[in-house]
Amino acid sequence: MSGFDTTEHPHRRFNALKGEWVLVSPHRSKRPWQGQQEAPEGEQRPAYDPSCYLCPGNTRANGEINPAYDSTFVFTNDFAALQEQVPVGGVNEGGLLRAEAESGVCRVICFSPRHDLTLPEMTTPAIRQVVDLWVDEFRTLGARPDINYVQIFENKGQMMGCSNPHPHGQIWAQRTVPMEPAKESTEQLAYFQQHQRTLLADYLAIELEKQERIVIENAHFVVLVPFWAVWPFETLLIARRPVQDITQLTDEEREALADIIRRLTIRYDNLFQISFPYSAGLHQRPTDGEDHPEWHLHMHFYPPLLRSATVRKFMVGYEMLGDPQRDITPEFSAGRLRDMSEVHYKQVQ
Ligand code: H2U
Ligand code: ZN
Repeated sequence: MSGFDTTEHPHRRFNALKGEWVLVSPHRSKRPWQGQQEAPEGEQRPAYDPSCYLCPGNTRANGEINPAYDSTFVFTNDFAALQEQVPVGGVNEGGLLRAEAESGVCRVICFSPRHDLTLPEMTTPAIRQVVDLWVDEFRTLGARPDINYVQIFENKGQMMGCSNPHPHGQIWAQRTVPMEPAKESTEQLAYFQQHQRTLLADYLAIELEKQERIVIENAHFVVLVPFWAVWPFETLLIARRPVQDITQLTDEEREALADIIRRLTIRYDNLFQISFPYSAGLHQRPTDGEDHPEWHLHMHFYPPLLRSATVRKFMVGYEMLGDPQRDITPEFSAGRLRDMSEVHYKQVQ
């Protein structure tokens, strides 16, 4: 008998989706914390802020005026990290100094005209409007010959570097496939070629069987804390049907996606009774004209908070030099999220 126990003993876990390892140190979660504490983020906001560059009717930094939108609103980022017109070219000196021109488009999506709301405080039909816009943007941008990958994401909270509390997300669409989805592409393709099933379909089946890391489910999606999670309350939202991108979702599945995003983000807010910061985004097939049957639509949520509204995780030290590491186990985090109510704390009393 080995006596090895993942709830007690340090161990490494393999991230089958990325082909990387994470160090898990469950015995360490009791250590005292005397490091930096974050100030909880300010909560009270007006429904309309005349100085907000995303509110309806306001002027943006480049002088353009936002329309009086009443659901969602999308525009090309005025300070885009990627540009459409870039001269083709590159550098290669002995394989050691390499660079290549990159082109693309950056878009900003306002989720709601209401400056004071966030996804968990919006209704399911309102989140459905956001899902529909994601579908439209993915379809239009992905159809372009110069766009081979479309990254849809949200930075939420100052802690994550979000520049404005108005509910919004971004889309960066570009010529090449960025490294995170590229790693997942490699692992998913290898698995699909060997098993003729998607890696995430088989992984989801194991998780549904075990019921150790499941957070919530509906008819079309499951949210779980992945076995290999690095961030304290990281979750993975997986489509039950192995579709490659959101344009393939049926009407009912789009509705179910809105429902599960709402329910998950309410649980996040309830965890520490604050507007819970995270970076989240969809991962989908590259838009290079191939079918990519190995790709399985999913969404990652990466929140930095560790044990309260004021203690966050930093990726430093060993994590910069060795592997990512976590103290509380994914099973513990999943249990905490499962215990949360789906009534937003601001709605209580
Ligand atoms: P983040 O809060 O996630 O950084 O996204 C806001 C984006 O909005 C940011 O990328 C853009 C910034 O470049 N922006 C505009 O396009 N126009 C503006 O008037 C201000 C900010
Ligand atoms: Zn606003």
